[in-house]
Amino acid sequence: MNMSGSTHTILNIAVVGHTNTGKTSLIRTMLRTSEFGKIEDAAGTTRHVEQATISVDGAPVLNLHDTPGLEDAHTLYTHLEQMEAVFKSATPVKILETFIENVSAQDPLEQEAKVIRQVLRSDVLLYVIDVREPFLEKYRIELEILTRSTKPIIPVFNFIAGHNQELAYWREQLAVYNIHATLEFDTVAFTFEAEKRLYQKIQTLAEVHYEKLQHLIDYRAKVWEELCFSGAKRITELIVSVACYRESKKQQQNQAGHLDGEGHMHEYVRKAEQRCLKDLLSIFNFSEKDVAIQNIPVSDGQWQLDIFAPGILKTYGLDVGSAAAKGAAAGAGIDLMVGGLSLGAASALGALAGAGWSTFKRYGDEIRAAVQGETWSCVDDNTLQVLYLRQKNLLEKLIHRGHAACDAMQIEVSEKSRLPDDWPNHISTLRQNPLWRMPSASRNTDEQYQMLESKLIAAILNSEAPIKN
Ligand SMILES: Nc1nc2c(ncn2[C@@H]2O[C@H](COP(=O)(O)OP(=O)(O)OP(=O)(O)O)[C@@H](O)[C@H]2O)c(=O)[nH]1
Ligand SMILES: [Mg+2]
Repeated sequence: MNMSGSTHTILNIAVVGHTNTGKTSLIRTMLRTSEFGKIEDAAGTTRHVEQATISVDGAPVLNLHDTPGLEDAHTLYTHLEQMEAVFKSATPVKILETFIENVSAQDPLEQEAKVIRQVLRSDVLLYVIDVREPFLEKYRIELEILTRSTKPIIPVFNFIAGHNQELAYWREQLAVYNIHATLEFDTVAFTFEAEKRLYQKIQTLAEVHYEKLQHLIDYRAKVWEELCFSGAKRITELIVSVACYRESKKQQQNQAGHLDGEGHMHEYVRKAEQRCLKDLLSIFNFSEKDVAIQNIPVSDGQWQLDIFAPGILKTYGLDVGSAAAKGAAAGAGIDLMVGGLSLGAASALGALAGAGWSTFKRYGDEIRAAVQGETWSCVDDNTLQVLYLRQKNLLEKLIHRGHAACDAMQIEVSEKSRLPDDWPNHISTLRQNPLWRMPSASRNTDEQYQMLESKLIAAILNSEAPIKN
């Protein structure tokens, strides 16, 4: 993205509409940055036309022009009518041109003139509408004026969340103006699908730019898919590293007085989750500001609720009753033998007697543990479930991102969280493979590992499957 550049063969899009409808927000979302312009819940935030360019591989595809909101369409309309009376044979476009040529800097209509000037220089108009507003006279007049420019208009419905009725009403009203190709685009909680439709609409209205726009759509789809995949892979890595973690009870005893065993394990889990959070935010290029916008319960880069806080199970919809009945709050830690280890002490001894070096390497810890009467402790299932659900929930928020608002607001992405099929088996497999805790060539090429990893990634993505073209 660059803020200048030749406008020669580039598609020019003006974002217009009544004041405070989310024009600047829409542009930020399209640019994937919260650095563009100024956003406020007040009229007249944008005072001048501002331009930004969307490029693919360094090649500019389109210019977006943010415009000040139309505040006084009524006065402008009256003015244009008066001009019409004077220049009887002039076309509506000619009248608009004459208007902008003659307006002075002190003119009360100077703000409106800036908008009209940009409209006449652009190929397509995105007309942003706050659907919560009734279709008042002022909007009718705005549309009247804009259609005089003869530029294609794409109405973009904003603030759509929870306003279906109003949306239907707006559609009806616009149909009266022969405008049928409308778009819904919530700039706060948008999806890639909505953005794709926006570009496709523009494609049909600006045929000469078809190829370039297609290139942009394909590029954005690819980036989107890669982002979702990287996010899911990172979460899988967290689950693997925590489920594979184990601590020798002996070690715990030796460290008594320092940090007890549980303390160690808790620290390990906290740090692993912390790193995952940091990575996820950075994969999706989320700043602290974005975190607040999406209402993610994170402060100073840390989860507000500690992973071992009482009540965390309930927060993530886990079965508190049965967990409490078993006396197993998150973070209790479990004895490895209880944790589904297939290799009991007896078979361990058998293995020791008959096994070769490779078996010993693989089961060495357990065998040694069995021989020396040592047991291992590992992270309990409740903790793993909370970890999984919390990151999955985060990923959903990161995926439904916008760069719109400047105040934190409630956008609750539907609660699709559930555990993957086969979860107990996956966890049990991981617990039996402590060496998978860290990425390594041998782990990453292991067929069993690859299978498990791809199943977990697919489960994380299934409700958020990246859109393919
Ligand atoms: N809930 C919700 N709020 C939004 C959405 N889009 C914008 N907003 C909020 O609406 C207010 C106005 O947004 P802006 O982007 O500044 O609107 P604008 O049309 O550029 O305003 P002017 O420049 O003053 O004409 C801000 O408080 C935004 O956070 C949306 O899709 N949903
Ligand atoms: Mg603005």
